[in-house]
Amino acid sequence: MEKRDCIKITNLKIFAFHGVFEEEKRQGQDFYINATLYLNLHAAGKSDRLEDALNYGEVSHFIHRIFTEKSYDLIEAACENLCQKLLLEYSLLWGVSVELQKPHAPIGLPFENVSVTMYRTWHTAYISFGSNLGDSRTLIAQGIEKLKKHPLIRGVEASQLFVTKPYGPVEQNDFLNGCLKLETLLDQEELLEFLHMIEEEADRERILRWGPRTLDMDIVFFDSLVYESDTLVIPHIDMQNRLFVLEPLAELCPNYRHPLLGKTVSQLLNELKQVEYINK
Ligand code: PH2
Ligand code: MG
Ligand code: MG
Repeated sequence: MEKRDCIKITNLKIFAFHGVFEEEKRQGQDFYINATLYLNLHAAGKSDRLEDALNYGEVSHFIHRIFTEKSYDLIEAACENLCQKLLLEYSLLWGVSVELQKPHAPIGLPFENVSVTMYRTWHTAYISFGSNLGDSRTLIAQGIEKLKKHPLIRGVEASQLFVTKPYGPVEQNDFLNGCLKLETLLDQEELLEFLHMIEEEADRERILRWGPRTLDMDIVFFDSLVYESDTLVIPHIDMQNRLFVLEPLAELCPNYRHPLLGKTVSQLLNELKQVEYINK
């Protein structure tokens, strides 16, 4: 992993009742936690004031509380929950790495230790949205509200709304378009699933590809991720050819560099404007 500022808490010993077997749930056992907390330490390093720092004593007690307040069958689930709660509780953290050890696991063979390790961070996502069917303004506002209310999403910022001519082969009404920036603990597929749910709640019907829609929400960027699955391509495959994406996006992240094209959003916007001007 990259060399970034961090605080490490090692071999934090906690008695708890996690495990698949009845015996483990009844008797409990010792677990050991190694937590690496990623945050910028520069301010505290300069000021020498606890107010600027993350208090590792407090964090240790927080870990103890979270780790003992609910019992899980799997160390994976106990670890995932701990990562998530740390990132939600301490806004100074941009990431955590947690190793959860279970040296007394009932394996029935001599062994020293068994553990899981998870690395989790906040992600920054940019989303393009559009509507040209129904009460577009309200549908968009409701969609944004649902994103804001999701417990694993924070810092939602919206661009202005733009009235745009339909792009593509289908003749249809003008669109209302814009972009969003948000931070999330969801991964890209989970975020897509949530966007689809919001679209469905806006009575989105997938009748015609490129056709009119009550609400469309597409992931444009997800950190600097380059990703392709059967249902999702990141960065958005055609964003560089769409003024209705680049114009609002340039309000939110003009200097973000496209991880494949190597150009910033404002460069892509200027180039597309040139092309559109020449083709007029
Ligand atoms: N979405 C499309 C196809 N064409 N044109 C505009 N102006 N705005 C859109 O959001 C849009 C489009 C497919 O997603
Ligand atoms: Mg779309
Ligand atoms: Mg879509």
